[in-house]
Amino acid sequence: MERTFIMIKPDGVQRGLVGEVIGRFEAKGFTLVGLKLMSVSKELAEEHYDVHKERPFFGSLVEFICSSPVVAMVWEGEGVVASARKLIGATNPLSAEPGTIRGDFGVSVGRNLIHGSDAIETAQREISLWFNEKELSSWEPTVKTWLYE
Ligand code: DAT
Ligand code: MG
Repeated sequence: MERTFIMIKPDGVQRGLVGEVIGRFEAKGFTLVGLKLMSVSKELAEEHYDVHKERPFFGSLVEFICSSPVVAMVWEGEGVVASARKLIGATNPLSAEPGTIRGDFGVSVGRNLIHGSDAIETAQREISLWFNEKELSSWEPTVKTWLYE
């Protein structure tokens, strides 16, 4: 089953949106398989955002991610990588559609609340970067037959 890496960024935690975000993923029908609140080291933030290391905002992005705890999660379900990106919305919250997490709760690209892996391969890389195997639980939701035909 497909898995994706989701992180509620420091602004999402500080603004008390952890329950709101988790609730949206649960209500959609995805399965939570890993969850932890953690402070992020500079090394981990730099590795996570390695693809953006030449971008002008890289330094402030890394500083922001390390500035206060984040909630790191792994969610599972059919098509979860692309669907999570839709639930999250466009990178700039001002352009994100209402009904998406960024569209409903954000006003600034540097405070866009949440990260979601952008492709299946990226998800695999990010999950192994943030979690070890023991921190992930595979379990069968009893509602599965009511979610999938
Ligand atoms: P996304 O998080 O939607 O995958 P991204 O991978 O292009 O977006 O960028 C990673 C993060 O970097 C993004 O969530 C917020 C920050 N960022 C992106 N573009 C930015 C910009 N032009 N100015 C400031 N921060 C930016
Ligand atoms: Mg990205």
